[in-house]
Amino acid sequence: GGAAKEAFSGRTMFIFAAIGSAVGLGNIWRFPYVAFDNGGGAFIIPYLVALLTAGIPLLMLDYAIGHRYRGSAPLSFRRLHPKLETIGWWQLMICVVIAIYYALIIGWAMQYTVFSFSKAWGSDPAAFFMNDYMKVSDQVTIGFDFIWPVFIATAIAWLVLLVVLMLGVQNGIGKLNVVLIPLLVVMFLIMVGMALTLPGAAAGLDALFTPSWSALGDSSVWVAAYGQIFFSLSVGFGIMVTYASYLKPRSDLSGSALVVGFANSSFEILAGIGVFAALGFMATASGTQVSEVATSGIGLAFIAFPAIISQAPFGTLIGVLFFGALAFAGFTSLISIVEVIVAGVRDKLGLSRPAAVSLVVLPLAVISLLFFPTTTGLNLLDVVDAFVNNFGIAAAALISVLLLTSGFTALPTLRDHINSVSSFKLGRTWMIMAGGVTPVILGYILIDQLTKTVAEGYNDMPQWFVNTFGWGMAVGIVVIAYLLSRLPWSRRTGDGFTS
Ligand code: LEU
Repeated sequence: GGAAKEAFSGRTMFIFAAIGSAVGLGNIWRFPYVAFDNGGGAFIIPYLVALLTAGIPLLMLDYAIGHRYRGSAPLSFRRLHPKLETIGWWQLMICVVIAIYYALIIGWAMQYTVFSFSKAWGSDPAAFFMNDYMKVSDQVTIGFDFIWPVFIATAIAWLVLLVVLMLGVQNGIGKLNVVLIPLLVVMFLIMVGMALTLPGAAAGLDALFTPSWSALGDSSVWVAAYGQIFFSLSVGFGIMVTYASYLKPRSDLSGSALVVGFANSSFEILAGIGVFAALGFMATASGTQVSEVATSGIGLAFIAFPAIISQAPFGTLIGVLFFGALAFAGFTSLISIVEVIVAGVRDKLGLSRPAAVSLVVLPLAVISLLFFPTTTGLNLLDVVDAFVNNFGIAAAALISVLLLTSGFTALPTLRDHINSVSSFKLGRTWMIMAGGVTPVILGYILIDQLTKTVAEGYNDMPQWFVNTFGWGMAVGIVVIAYLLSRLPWSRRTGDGFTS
């Protein structure tokens, strides 16, 4: 028995939702600075290698798991093999960590959409963001000094999320994406078009695309590329497993993965072009180098863009389109992150949707609001984002793939499952990529990155802070995942699997 399984009405709905999840802050807020920091034009090589060897093959793997075993991440992995349940909870815990900081950035984006009208940041957007807006404390620590406007914006994001998730898979998640994704694409295309016509745009594109080849020898660049691909495609932490479990039995899986994978990367490169065209304008207008204006890492979108908005013709329109698109893109991704947790908790405890949504969203919102819209939230965001991406997602992906290839002989079963429903058939190449190439590369870069971060620390931050919120968080979620896997399942879920 068990509660009737919810579903998307069709493959189009699913593809919109999957693109909605993939296209997010990662594409607009993260990709441009990651690409710029990691070799500029040369980054395209590790990026494409990561997309083709790991991103798309693992996207198909995620789809296959969710679609064949028809459950949340913990339930699907359990049905695959009872010993694998912990992997599902580990992926779910990664979503918990991402959700609590992701909502903050959506809050910023909503607020900056409004700021675009008054150009609230004045003549020094960097000082505004750090000192007036986020009031960043000069001590790297945890404090509960709330910044109320940011708190309220973040709370609004959580509230809307609560409502949409209550509406369910088809009427909430599906419909929201069908409306927001086309809107987002149109807004973004207009924004990029406007940015490209600004004087100096070419200088920005030069800066982004001029390759620094030496970067290719640096393993951290490869880590960044794989991390970016996993994050950006929403691969390896339960999202695509969950969404695919809502797909009707006969649905083209590999074809959908190709559509989603290429749509996501196209959007990402478009975002890079738009952001750097705008940076080129800003550098030209202020008579400096693009590298001078693009050095602000996390703050790129919230420091560089405001300056552009203040100076460019039709700046307010650029601002509304850019920050509005950022908020929409972020929101359709946050939905998918939180749905992983809702689905897992729901399956395990045998709850109704409203009960599971309340049980998940309320505590998450409280944690998110306690730690992030504060004067110390920005450094915490930096550490948590780096560790969950560079270690959490990569390590979880590595271990899942290793387990699926060794001992459990799951890959051939999953390939056959994909081929039985899909137009694009998978052969040996897929098995070699997913089961051979990906784990070797992931294993290498993980070890290299681990030794480096252990030896050098992270970003000159105090060691206790990195130990607690970086390493401690990364290890802590694995322990929690294991404990959750030990809890009994609700009898209502009927987690046995026969086929
Ligand atoms: N894929 C999303 C993005 O690019 C992130 C994910 C965690 C949902 O922002």
